Amino acid sequence: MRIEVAAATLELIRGDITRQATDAIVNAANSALRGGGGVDGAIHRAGGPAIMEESRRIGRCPTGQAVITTAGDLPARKVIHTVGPRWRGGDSGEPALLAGAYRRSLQLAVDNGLSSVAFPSISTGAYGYPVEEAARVALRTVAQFLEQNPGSLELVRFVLFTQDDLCIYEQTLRDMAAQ
Ligand code: AR6
Repeated sequence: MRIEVAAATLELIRGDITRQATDAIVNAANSALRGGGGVDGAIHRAGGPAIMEESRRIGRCPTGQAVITTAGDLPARKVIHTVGPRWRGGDSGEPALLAGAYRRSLQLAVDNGLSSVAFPSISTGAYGYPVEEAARVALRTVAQFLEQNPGSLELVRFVLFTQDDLCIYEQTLRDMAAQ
């Protein structure tokens, strides 16, 4: 599924983030930037040691923020590492932190002259954020960024790992487009 937002394309596909040849792919990292499971593990395995070498030099990344490194052996040019919130029931600022993670990642892409970005579903794996609620925050934040920064990016693609997640993101986008 794809829609146009302020001359940019917002696309939802099922797939593997490490296979995306967009200018940047986004990693669902942790604050220590020390790797882990899920998307993070897959990116470091497929991209090779150069990504971790640069992450070590950067040091840390607070929740809701983003940093950028080489993409090593991956088809993308850069990896943007962002840290989503752990789900603690929803009253601990999770939506604002998750929106921040998306917004800071997009801003970092623009600041580095990149025009296409692929995101996984940040925080909805190990960090336990309910996917329906995360999808609303993710899609609203990206659409708002594109509307507020016309011409800044050409393509934002969400790469969902499971058919269930893809269906949830698609339904959320349809609901948003209908409003
Ligand atoms: N491509 C796209 N999506 C994927 C892939 C892949 N190759 N692999 C998993 N997913 P998670 P989080 C989906 O746990 O919740 C790490 O250990 C997965 O099905 O990767 O933000 C970090 O180091 C899920 O829907 O990220 C942190 O400690 C989504 O990606 C912590 O996990 C996100 O799941 C971050 O947790």
